[in-house]
Parts: sequence; structure tokens; C-alpha cells
Amino acid sequence: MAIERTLCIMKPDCVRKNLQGEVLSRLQKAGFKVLGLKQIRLTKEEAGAFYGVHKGRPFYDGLVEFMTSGSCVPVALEKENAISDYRTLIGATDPKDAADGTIRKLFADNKGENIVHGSDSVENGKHEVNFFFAESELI
Ligand code: 3AN
Repeated sequence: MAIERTLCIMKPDCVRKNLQGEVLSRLQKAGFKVLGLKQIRLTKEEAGAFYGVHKGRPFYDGLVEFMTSGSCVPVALEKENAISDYRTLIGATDPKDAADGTIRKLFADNKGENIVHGSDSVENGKHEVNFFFAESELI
């Protein structure tokens, strides 16, 4: 299996609930290496650009609103098979559908406010890590 990069974003609900340490601990216990981590407040432009693929969908404006409603913590992660393993760990987008024991099942309120973002392909993993981190910040 190949070493892959994936981007976790601890979303504003995660930060408001003080779950950053809990989520990070689960990631580290699952074998993810933390290459970079920062706390930021996204602008509307940045959030809109990051979720550009969803522009025009009914939940887009609410998603941008939510992602700019407080601090986010992007975390650049690396591991063998990172994309798939990370998505297994966080669970389905809607916590109602997420498997027991997954981060979203345990901590998320609904499909919009679902604690963490995860990259959905190897290509997007690289692209999304580079959206938040310069190569010099990845150690
Ligand atoms: P995932 O984060 O599981 O990859 P995506 O990429 O389909 O899910 O959606 C990106 C984000 O948009 C989700 N994390 C969620 O916050 C939001 N979202 C997606 N679908 C909906 C929906 N039907 N209603 C509200 N928010 C949604």
C-alpha cells in the first residue's frame, strides 16, 4: 500500500465542543503521522474556494456560513492508505449513517455540522493539504 496524505479539518463545532485533543488522539492512535497543524479562522472567500466543488448545491451557503462561524484546525496527515483509513475512522457524512465508534457517530450533531472534514481521493488529499500548508510547514 502507498503512503498517502489526507487533510483533516476540525470544524468550528469540534473546536466549540473542545474536542480537538480527543480527535487528534484518535487519529494518532490509528497510526496517522501529523505533518502539520494550525488553528485558523477561514474567510468567506477561503471557505467558498475550498468547497468550490459544492457551489450551487442547496447546502453550499450554509456550509460556508458554518465553516466561517469560528476557528478551524486543519491537520495534514500521512499514513499508508491514509485516504481510505481516515474515512473509515471518521464515518459517513451524516452521523445518522455513520458506523458505531466513528468520530462522526460519537460527536457530530448532523450532516452539516459533522466535526471533521476528510479528503475523498489521493489527488484531493494532496490538493487540500496544499490549500492550508506550504511544503515548508509539513514536517
Ligand atoms: P464529506 O465531508 O463526508 O466528504 P462531502 O464532501 O459530500 O462530505 O460534503 C462536504 C461537506 O458539506 C460535509 N462535510 C458537510 O458538512 C456538508 N454537506 C454535505 N452534504 C450536505 C447536506 N445534504 N446537507 C448539509 N450539509 C451537507
